[in-house]
Amino acid sequence: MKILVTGGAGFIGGNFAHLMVNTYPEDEIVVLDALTYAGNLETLEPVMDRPNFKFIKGDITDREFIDQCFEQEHFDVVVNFAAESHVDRSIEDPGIFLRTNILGVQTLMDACRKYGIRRYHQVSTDEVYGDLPLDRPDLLFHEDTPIHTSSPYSASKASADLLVLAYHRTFGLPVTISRCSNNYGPYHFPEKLIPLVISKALAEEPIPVYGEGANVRDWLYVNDHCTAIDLILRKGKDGEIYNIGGHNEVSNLDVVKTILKALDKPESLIHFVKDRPGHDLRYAMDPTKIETELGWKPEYRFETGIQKTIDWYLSNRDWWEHIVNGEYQNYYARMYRERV
Ligand code: NAD
Ligand code: TDX
Repeated sequence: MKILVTGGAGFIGGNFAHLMVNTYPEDEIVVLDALTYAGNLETLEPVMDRPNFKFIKGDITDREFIDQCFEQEHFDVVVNFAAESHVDRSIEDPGIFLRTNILGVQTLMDACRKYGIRRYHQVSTDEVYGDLPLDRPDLLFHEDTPIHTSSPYSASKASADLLVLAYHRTFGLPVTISRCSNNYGPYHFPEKLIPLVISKALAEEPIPVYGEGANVRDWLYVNDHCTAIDLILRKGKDGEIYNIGGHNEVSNLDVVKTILKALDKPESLIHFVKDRPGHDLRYAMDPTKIETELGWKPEYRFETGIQKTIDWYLSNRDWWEHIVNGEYQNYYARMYRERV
């Protein structure tokens, strides 16, 4: 099987590429990534020279390039991780979110129709369901919970989901969608809460907590998300949506305090700052469908996953320090100087 992983130089796509290259030596894994500020080839270094791996630099919104690529490569399966993914950036500048997250999906699916594939999988998010109240722990997001978005980011992801379902119904494109809760783990870009807190705490710099830190996220260790997607590709049904989450709800303040404690740093580093506009209160997924229909089970609880993540950041300082000092953006030039 030849699998195209778009956005595979990012956090989750990178972890997914590692999993697939290592688990299925008989499959060919092709990562296509535009290497925006969030793309980092150093994330792919462990698999870069493997015989079943190939990297292509390119933009999913570039129709001519995408067509050429599909014509040459003959993919069986496409898994689309490529996206603008940071909510705060979508509040600053929504335009690029609409272009990549909606029009990029259209371009990819048009190529899938034109050249034929066995499955197009769209990696979506719990944020398409909006938020839940903090005082109703009994409420969870189900696959049929109505879409109700808050930020330009989540609106762009929800738009893409609707387009994917439309391509299935109207054109018969074989699609699946997964909607996952907040991920954490290795190779997470340090603009997002958990890696930001780890890097700031190690530098003993102030840690910005939005509002009162009471907002709740349902945290899933990234490898558990990747095994769920693998299962959907192999056993999922065309046209279906699968929620992914592990019942690990933690408030932002508790996340920060857990990390500070593990690193033996003082809580005085916490700085409460102005809240994010439109800030979603609580996300919580019901993963019953993927558990019962596909037999998926997450391996990590938050307590073990967060320790594993902190250990990874401690023993891979180069990876995130290159991001903080900007050096990672030279990697493509360094890596490919001798190859072209
Ligand atoms: P990320 O920002 O770390 O990675 C995104 C990758 O996409 C980067 O490598 C970037 O270079 C690439 N990219 C951006 N625009 C592109 C374009 N036009 N063409 C080709 N490549 C492009 O994001 P992530 O956290 O790994 O998220 C991956 C996917 O999972 C996204 O679709 C996101 O919406 C979804 N998701 C993320 C989470 C989470 O907690 N991080 C949770 C649920 C769903
Ligand atoms: O400095 C910060 N301080 C803070 O309090 C940052 C960066 C975040 N926060 C809060 C906002 C959120 O309540 O922490 C929580 C987590 O924030 P992010 O890491 O930005 O993630 P979130 O907004 O929840 O979105 C993430 O999960 C769903 C991903 O970035 C999305 O791509 C995914 O779809």
